[in-house]
Amino acid sequence: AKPWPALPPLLVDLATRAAAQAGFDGFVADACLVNHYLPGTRLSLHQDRDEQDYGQPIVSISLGLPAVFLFGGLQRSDRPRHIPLSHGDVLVWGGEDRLRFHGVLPIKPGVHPRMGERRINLTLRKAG
Ligand SMILES: O=C(O)CCC(=O)C(=O)O
Ligand SMILES: [Mn+2]
Repeated sequence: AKPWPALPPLLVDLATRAAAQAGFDGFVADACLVNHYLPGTRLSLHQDRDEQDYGQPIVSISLGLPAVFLFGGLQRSDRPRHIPLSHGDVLVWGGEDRLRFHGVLPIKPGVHPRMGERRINLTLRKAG
């Protein structure tokens, strides 16, 4: 099979530095999942389990409209914390928190001055 095209070094470097600041040294992302949210769109509680090595963190970059990130426990039924995320925020989770259920509340209607009526989230991951 063909290898995935390389990620932009700018993004890989940002993710490495953000992960290190959060206590996860040596993180080298090899995948980036892009989510596009319109007003009203949500992401229901889930765990990120598609990666090979849960020892590697997830680095999440938020752009555009603000969102409320739900950061739950290891059971879907655990009551999640509400973490506000806005344009330019970078959120890292890993270690014992790597498999916490998480999601995003419905995006409130609005217009971001640079991004318009949308939120874009990039998650940098080590998939393989
Ligand atoms: O949009 C977000 O802030 C989270 C995205 C997410 O959890 C995912 O793509 O698995
Ligand atoms: Mn996720």
